[in-house]
Amino acid sequence: MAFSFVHIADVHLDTPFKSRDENLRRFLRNSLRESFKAAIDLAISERVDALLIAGDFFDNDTLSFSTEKFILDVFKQLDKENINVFYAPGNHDPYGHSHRISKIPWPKNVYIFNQSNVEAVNVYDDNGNIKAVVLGAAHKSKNESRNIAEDFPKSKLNVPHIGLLHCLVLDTNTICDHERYAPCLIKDLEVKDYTYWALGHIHKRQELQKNKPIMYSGNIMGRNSKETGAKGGYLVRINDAGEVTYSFNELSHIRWEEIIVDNISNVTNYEELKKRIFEKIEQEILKYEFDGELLIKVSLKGQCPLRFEFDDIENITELEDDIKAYFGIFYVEVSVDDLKMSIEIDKYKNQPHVLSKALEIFDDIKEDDELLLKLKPENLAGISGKDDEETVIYLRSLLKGADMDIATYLLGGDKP
Ligand SMILES: [Mn+2]
Repeated sequence: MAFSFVHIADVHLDTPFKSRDENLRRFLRNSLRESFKAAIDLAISERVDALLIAGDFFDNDTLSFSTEKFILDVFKQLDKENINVFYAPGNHDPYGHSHRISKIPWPKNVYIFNQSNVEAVNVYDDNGNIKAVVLGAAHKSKNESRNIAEDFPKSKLNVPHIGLLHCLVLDTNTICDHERYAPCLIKDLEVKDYTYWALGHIHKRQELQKNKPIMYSGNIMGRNSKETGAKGGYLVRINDAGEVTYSFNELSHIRWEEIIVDNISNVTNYEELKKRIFEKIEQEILKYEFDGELLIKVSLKGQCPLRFEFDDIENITELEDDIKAYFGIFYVEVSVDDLKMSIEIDKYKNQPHVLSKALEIFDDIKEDDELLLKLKPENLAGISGKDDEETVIYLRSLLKGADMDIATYLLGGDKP
């Protein structure tokens, strides 16, 4: 029996976007709503059966009146089109009596999985036959520690089964930025033999399994410069034979990107610096093929004789403004966190000062194999299974560039 839906997660409506200026905060909050509205429009134009939301739809603590009104309006719009909403709450919107989510008068087409136990909901066609089963469960608190995935029942073969869950799948590469809520393993999901798993929580979109898809849609819009690239949701179609196809749809009108500029080691004036940065941005922007609003972090890396000039925030602002004006980019932030000054190390050797002595000690350590092995910490990642010779090579690689760091640190704010 054919069944189709849009899978989204981690909309995070009403994110406060602290630490941004008021205009930008308002712009980002509106953009989040517009991204969600784009998911609604996609569901309507593709005439799908349902919209699936895998948690963290909004934040119980910050949901505004206007957003509550907006959510109800667009869900009613879906209702007019006979599109159902299935929504499994996550850690930001846990279901409970004290939370906003349980007080909202949700329209009749919205089904919220409000139990911590797994529920299975049958979806019927016009003739009263079951065309799909959607299974889900709610987080009941902000820090759900159970493995909820384990509790899902195995699929009964003849009808598509879709699992909807906010969880942290531990065996992916991108768990580091995410809290360990409702943790599970890919195999916990795989053994259920479902047609499709619609997951939320990890903000980076990923296909954990392609055949019988296990999918994170990622968040619907990047919220900061770490959440780069196209963001949106999946359009999923299951045909009468139970075969599933899916495609990613970009839903966000804005996009964060990071551009790294690391070829400025011989740049000594602002005109040349700008030229190098502009050239790099020009190349990268062409690759994005995006006509919404770009928000760009320009990260300057490596050595640069102008490093000290960036200690003056006005210089950073000047550069940001020039980039914005030249490219017509909505928002630019320049990061110099990884920028080092250029120092001719040898100039500081054999001198009567602390830096010279420090560099001398460093050179001794670097060149003396026995001393290197002696100084090595007892437990050091990356050396298991290595013999002494390999260990020395590895230790030396760790020390690469450290003399520059010592010099930068000891020279402090003084220009060399
Ligand atoms: Mn979450």
